[in-house]
Amino acid sequence: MSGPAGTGAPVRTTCAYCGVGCGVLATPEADGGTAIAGDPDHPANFGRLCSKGSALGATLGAEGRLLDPLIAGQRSSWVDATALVAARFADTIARHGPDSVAFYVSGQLLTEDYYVANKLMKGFIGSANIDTNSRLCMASSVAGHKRAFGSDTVPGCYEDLEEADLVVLVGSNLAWCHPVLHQRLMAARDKRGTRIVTIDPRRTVTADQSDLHLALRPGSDTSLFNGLLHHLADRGHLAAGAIDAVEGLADALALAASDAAAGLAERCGLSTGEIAAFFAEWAGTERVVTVYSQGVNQARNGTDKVNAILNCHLATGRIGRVGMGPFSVTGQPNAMGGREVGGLANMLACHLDLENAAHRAAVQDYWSCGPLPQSAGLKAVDLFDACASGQVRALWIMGTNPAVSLPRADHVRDAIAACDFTVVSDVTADTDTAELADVLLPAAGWGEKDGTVTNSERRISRQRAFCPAPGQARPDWQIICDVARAMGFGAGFDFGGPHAIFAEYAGMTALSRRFGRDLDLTGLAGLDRAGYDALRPVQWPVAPGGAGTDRMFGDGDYFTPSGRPRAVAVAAGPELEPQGGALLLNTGRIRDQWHTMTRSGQAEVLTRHIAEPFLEIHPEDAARRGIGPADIVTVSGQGSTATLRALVTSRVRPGTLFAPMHWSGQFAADARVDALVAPDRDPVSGQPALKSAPVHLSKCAWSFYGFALGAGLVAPDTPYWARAALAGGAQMEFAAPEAPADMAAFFRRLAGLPAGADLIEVEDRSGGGYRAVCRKDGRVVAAIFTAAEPVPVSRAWLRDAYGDTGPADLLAGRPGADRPDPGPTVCACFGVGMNTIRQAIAEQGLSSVDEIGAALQAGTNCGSCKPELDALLARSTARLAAE
Ligand SMILES: Nc1nc2c(c(=O)[nH]1)N[C@H]1C(S)=C(S)[C@@H](COP(=O)(O)OP(=O)(O)OC[C@H]3O[C@@H](n4cnc5c(=O)[nH]c(N)nc54)[C@H](O)[C@@H]3O)O[C@H]1N2
Ligand SMILES: Nc1nc2c(c(=O)[nH]1)N[C@H]1C(S)=C(S)[C@@H](COP(=O)(O)OP(=O)(O)OC[C@H]3O[C@@H](n4cnc5c(=O)[nH]c(N)nc54)[C@H](O)[C@@H]3O)O[C@H]1N2
Ligand code: SF4
Ligand SMILES: [Mo]
Repeated sequence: MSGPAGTGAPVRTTCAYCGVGCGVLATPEADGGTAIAGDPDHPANFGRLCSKGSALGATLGAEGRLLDPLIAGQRSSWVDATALVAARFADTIARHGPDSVAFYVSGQLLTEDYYVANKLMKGFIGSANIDTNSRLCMASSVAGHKRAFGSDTVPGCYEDLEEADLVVLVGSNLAWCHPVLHQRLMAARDKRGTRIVTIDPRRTVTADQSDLHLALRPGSDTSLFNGLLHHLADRGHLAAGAIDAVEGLADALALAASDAAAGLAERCGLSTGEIAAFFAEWAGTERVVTVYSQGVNQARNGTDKVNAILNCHLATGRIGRVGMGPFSVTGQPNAMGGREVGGLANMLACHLDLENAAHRAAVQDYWSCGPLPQSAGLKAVDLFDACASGQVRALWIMGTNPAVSLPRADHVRDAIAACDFTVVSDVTADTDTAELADVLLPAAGWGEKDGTVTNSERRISRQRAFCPAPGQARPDWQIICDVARAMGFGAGFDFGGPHAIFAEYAGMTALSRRFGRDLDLTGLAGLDRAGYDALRPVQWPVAPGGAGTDRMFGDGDYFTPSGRPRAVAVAAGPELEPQGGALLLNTGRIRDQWHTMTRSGQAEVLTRHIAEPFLEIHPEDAARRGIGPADIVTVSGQGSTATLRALVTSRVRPGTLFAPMHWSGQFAADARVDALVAPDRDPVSGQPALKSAPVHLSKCAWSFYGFALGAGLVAPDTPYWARAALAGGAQMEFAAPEAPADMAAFFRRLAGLPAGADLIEVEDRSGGGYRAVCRKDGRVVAAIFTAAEPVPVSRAWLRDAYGDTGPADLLAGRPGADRPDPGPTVCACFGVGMNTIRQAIAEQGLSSVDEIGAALQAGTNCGSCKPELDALLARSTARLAAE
C-alpha cells in the first residue's frame, strides 16, 4: 500500500489507548503531520477507530514534551542521569536492603519495557517491590481468573460478542471506554438481534443502548449473580454433570441459595420484575457473553464479584465455546502484556508463581541471576504508604501518574515528596507526579518506540515507530537497561533492541509450558529482527508452528491442580450505604479523555465533547442542598476537597454522585477526585475500591462565574478554574466567591495581555456582569464573559467564533439570528453540535443514525458518537409521541 503523493508509506501500528487494541495506519505527511486511519486488516477493529484513536495525530507534537533528563529541575545528560539513578538505587540497596527500593510501572508500557523492569527488580535487585497501575485496574480479574481457572486466562475473544445472542455488560461503560468493541457489538445486533443487558447503578450511554438496564444498588453485584446462580440451578439450567465437573459448585450453590432467599430485590435496589426478566434472559439463552470491567473490579469485594459471574458460566458450561463466556475487558493498551511478564508484585514472569520454589529456580536459571524474592512485594497502595513511612527510600515511577490516579491522592503526593529519591520516566514535562521528582527521565512516546502490546482478547500486536523521538527522549526499555548496566548487571541487559527482549521473553515462556501453564509464546521465540518487525497480530497461546488460539477451555481442561474449574462460594458484598448525610461517590471515564489527560488533553478536538470536571448529582440530592444546574460545588472526603461543576441529572441514583477521574492539577484548580477516595482494598486482589467513596457535598454560594478564551491564558487566582485546549490557545472556566475589584486588570492577567492592550468592554453594573474582548489586527486574541451566576454564553459558538475575524456581536456571547448556535459538540470528528442535530432531526424528519450521517456527516467517521445520536433520536421520538 502506498500513501498519497508527497507522503511516506503507512506504518502499521496499534492504538496508544484502550485495551481493544485497534490496528492503526499512520502515514507521515509532507507538512510534518501524520494521517491516522484504522487498519482494515487488523482483527481487533477491521478499520474502525473511535474518537480518541482518530485524534492520535493531534497528540504527536512536541508541545508539553519532556525533552531532556532533568536532575533537580536542571537539564542534564543521559550519562549523568543514568549514573545518578544507578548510584542512588545501588547505595540505598547496600545500606537498607533490596526491599528499600521500588518500581511503580504501568499498563501503558510496552511488553519489552515491562519485561526488563520486572527482570531488573525481581531478578537482579532481588525484591518483588514492583507493582503497576494495573493493580487499580485488572487485579481483581486476575485474582478471580486464578481462583476459577488456576491461571490468569481470558477465555474468549471479540468475535464471541458478535456470535452471542445475549450480551450482559456489568460495570462497563463499553460505548465510551471500549468504543470499537461496542461498535462491533452494535453492528452484530443489527444483523442477529442480539439482546443487551447493562448492569450499572448509573444510566450511561451504554445503558441507553441496551434492551434492559438494571440500575442496581452500588456493590450488590455478588447478590445479583448469586441470585442468578440459584435461579439457574432451581430451574434446571446447570450443565449436565456440573456438580462433579466444577469443584466447589455445591458450596457455591448453597451460599447462593441463602443469599437469594434474603430479599434479593431489596438488596439490589431493583424490582422483582427487573430481576426476573434478567434471570429469564440469561437462563433461556445459551449463547451469552458477560462482559465486565471497573464497576466489578474496583470494589472492596471485586474478586468475589468476578467469581460470582464466572460461577454462572462454569455452572452452565457456557465458556470456551463460540458466542459464550465471561469476558474481562482490559483498560490499558498493555494491561495484559504487563500481567504476562510479571508486572504485578505477586507474580513472576510467564504466569509463574513467586511462592513456588521450582518456578523461582527455573526463572533464576533462565536469567542467570541471584535468588528471587520468595513472597509478594508491596502492592500499589501499600507501596506509597511505605514511601511515607520511610521503608521505601528510592522509587522509580514509569508511565503513570499516581499523584492523580491513586486513592487518597493528596497523601500519595506527600508520600512521593517524602521519599528520599524519586525518579519519574514520562513523555510529558508537567504532570502532577513529575513535579515531585528528583530526577525526570524523558521517554519516547507512541509513534516513536517499537514493541508489542497484548489486547483484551490475548492478541499480541506490534506498536511500530514512525517518527523520531524529540530532544533526548529514549524508549523506556533502553532507559531501564542502561540503569541496570550502570548498576553492574550488564550481561542480563545487553539487548540490541526490543526484538531481542521479545525473543528472550518468548523463549522464557517454555518454562510456562514446562510447568503446565498456558502462557506459551514459544512459537514466536525464534523471530529475528525482520520476523519481529513483520509480526502480524496473533493470540496466545502460540505453540511452535501454531497460528494462535482464539478460545480457551473448550476442552474442559483447566490449570488448577485437579484440572477442573472452580466455583467460589461468595457472600453478599459489603453494605455501601454511607452514614451521617454522606453520599457515595462513583468515579470513572468520559468518552473523549484518557486518564490524567497528559496526551488526550492536548487534542482540541477531544475537548469539544466535555471540557470541564463535573459532578453528576441526582435532582433530589441537589434540591436538598440548594444546588442548581452549573453551580459550583465542593465535595469532601479523606480530609481533602474537590471543586466541581454541578450536573444535575437523574442518570445517577439518589444518594450517589459520579465524577470523572481525568482532571489533574494541570487542567483544573481543584478537581483531583482521587484525593477524596478512601484507600479501601479488596482483600484478595489488593485492588482499591475506586467506585464507592463516602463524601460530603455542599454548594459554593459564590457570586462570580466566568468563561474566557485566549492565546496566552494563564490559570487565574480563583478557587475554581478548568482549562481546555483550543485551536490557537485555550479556554478557561472559572468561579470565585466574589468578583475581583478591577475586572479589566483581572482579564489582562488571565489573558496575558500587555497593560496597554485595547479592550472593548461591556459592563452590566446591576447584574455584576462584565464582558470584554481584545482584538489584534482584527482577530480576536482573547475574550472574557463573567456574571454573578453561571454565565449562559454558548461555549460551542464562541469556540468557533474565536480566532475567526470575529463577529461584531461576539460580546453577546451567543450567535445572532443569522448564525445558528451548534450547541455542545456531539460528533468530535466533524464538529457537529447537539443543537444542529436536534434541529435536523426535527426539520428533516431524520429517523436513524444513518440518516443523520447522510445529512450532517455526524457519526460517519469514527462512530463513537453513534450511541449519543441514537439517544437524541430516541428523545425526539419520545417528544413527538408525547405531543
Ligand atoms: N474514553 C476512555 N476510555 C477508556 C479509558 C479512559 O480513560 N477514557 N481508560 C481505559 C481503562 S484503563 C479502563 S480500566 C477502562 C474502564 O472502562 P469501564 O470500566 O467501562 O469504565 P468506568 O467509567 O471506569 O466504569 C464503568 C462503570 O462502572 C459503574 N459502576 C460503579 N459502581 C458499580 C457497581 O457497584 N456495580 C456495577 N455493576 N457497576 C458499577 C460506573 O457507574 C461506570 O459507568 O476504560 C478504558 N477506556
Ligand atoms: N477514582 C478513580 N481513580 C482511578 C480509576 C477510576 O476509575 N476512578 N481508574 C484507575 C485505572 S483503571 C487506571 S488504569 C489508572 C490510570 O491512571 P494513570 O496511569 O496514572 O494515568 P495516565 O494519565 O494514563 O498516566 C500515564 C502517564 O504515562 C505517561 N506516558 C505515556 N506514554 C508513555 C511512555 O511510552 N513511556 C512513559 N514512561 N510514560 C508515558 C503519560 O504522559 C502519563 O503521565 O487510574 C486509576 N485511578
Ligand atoms: S477503541 Fe478507540 S481508544 Fe480503544 S484501541 Fe480502538 S481506537 Fe484506540
Ligand atoms: Mo485501567
